[in-house]
Amino acid sequence: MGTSTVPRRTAAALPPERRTPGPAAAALCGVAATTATLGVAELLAGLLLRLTGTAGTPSPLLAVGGTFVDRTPPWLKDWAVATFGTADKLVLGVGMGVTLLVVGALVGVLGRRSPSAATAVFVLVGLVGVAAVASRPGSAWTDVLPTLLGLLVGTWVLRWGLQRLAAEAAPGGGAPSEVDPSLLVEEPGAPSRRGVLRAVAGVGALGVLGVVAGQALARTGRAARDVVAALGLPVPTRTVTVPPAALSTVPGHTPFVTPTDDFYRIDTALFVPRVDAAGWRLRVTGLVEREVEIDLEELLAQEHVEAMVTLTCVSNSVGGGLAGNAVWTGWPVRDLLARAGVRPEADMVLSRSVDGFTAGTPLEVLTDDRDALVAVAMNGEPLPPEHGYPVRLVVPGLYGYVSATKWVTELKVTRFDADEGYWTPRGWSERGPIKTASRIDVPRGGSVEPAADGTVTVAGVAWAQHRGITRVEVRVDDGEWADAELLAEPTVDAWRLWRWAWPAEPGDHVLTVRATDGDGEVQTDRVAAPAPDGASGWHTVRVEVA
Ligand SMILES: Nc1nc2c(c(=O)[nH]1)N[C@H]1C(S)=C(S)[C@@H](COP(=O)(O)O)O[C@H]1N2
Ligand SMILES: [Mo]
Repeated sequence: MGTSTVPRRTAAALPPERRTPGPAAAALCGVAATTATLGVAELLAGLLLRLTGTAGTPSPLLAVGGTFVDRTPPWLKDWAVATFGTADKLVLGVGMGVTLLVVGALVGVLGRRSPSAATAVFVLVGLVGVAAVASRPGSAWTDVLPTLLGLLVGTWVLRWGLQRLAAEAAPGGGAPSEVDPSLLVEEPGAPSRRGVLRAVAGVGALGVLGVVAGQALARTGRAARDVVAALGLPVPTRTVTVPPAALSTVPGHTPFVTPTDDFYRIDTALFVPRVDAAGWRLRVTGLVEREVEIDLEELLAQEHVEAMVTLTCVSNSVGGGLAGNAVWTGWPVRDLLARAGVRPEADMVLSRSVDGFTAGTPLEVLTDDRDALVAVAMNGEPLPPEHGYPVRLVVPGLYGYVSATKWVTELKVTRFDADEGYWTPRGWSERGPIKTASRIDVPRGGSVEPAADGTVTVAGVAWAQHRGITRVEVRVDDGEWADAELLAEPTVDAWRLWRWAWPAEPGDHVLTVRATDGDGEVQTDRVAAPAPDGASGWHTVRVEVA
């Protein structure tokens, strides 16, 4: 087998370019073949996205990542979110990159002994990428072409590199390790070992550039939100005015309306889906009298309203920041459903996104008088791509995972016993009403300096969407609950700001907050983790008063 059949001289006796191909050189070959594959694939995928506007995921990296996210077992996903927070996608990307490079290196090392086995493994791994691309939602057959071409190029790089290195390593030169060197004639003008390594490294580096360029191409293409702007935002028949009495002047206090750029973002999408707004359609299907399909122009021509709604993520922990308040412009979902005619046996609407995400929303919250919207604007602007451009759902009172589908394309009227949303089989509750919550924003903890009058301003937010907040109380250590001052509440669908002038005593203290909702229900002190249906418990902050 291989080099063992060849009488060997000691490496030291050889001129440098005649040494046995070290595992490092072979590994470099494998790594270069991997980056070459990805470079070609990602570059072509970026171009394909730009040119054809496919709804699929031609990028093998994003397709494999997306498949991984969708198939991650709940415990692993919970661990990843708990450990990395919203950087979990970045960590996944880095992890995937490192894994691929390690696999490439191992394939290269395997190739020292058996180039054909190495090639087989390499192609097999590549085909996993092809399969992932083909199985992503919205994929067209052409979406697999970039990965196939990349794989072709990468395989060639692998074979060429291994062959050249083996040839250079054999004492006679020009002999691949699996072939009897006596059968081979030295190729005149073949590159030296160093030349081979340089070429391989160069190809590898080009591959990395290709990945970067491809991702950049795809990303800029995904950013467009010009179609809604060009068609013109609808003029709402009802508008929201924010009363000055709802706003706070306390430094560090959460702004009542969250600026769009600061709005939290949570979704399963590894990249922000790039929706071709001109070709976008929303279909109402399932248990309806007649299916409805509308395009953007028709949607924008309907009677829209403005509504202020605070969105909250079920993954938010007590005191956490996965909540935001915005003014949304949209067409009431109930009007759309009325057009389709909901059949009496239905009890759920399964909304579906271009990227395959689904949410199962109880029918009654979409047909009662609350502002459940097919939304096209956020804080007066077309939705940003990250928040669902061109169209998303916004439903007051429910966590986002069961209601707030971004990049929405279908509403399937159905039943809870027939369908389930994305997160239900992944360990989260089928229903997701928002739990009453309150948070201390100021002070955030640590040392605090009382004002001249001896008080410390304590301030925060509380929310119980669609029930409203009627009371917020603060407690110092184990003392009595004190009523905080509530700022104005223009709608029960938004959070409510509060503040309290604390006559602070010097020393270490723990501040605790709790809220009461519009039904008179006091926020529970029962501590619960976010899974399966939202965190609960009172938020506390430790401070040292100077
Ligand atoms: N298409 C799609 N829509 C989605 C999600 C998703 O993963 N994919 N996540 C939901 C969740 S869990 C939340 S909390 C909200 C967050 O909306 P935001 O990112 O605009 O804040 O979007 C919802 N809509
Ligand atoms: Mo969420």
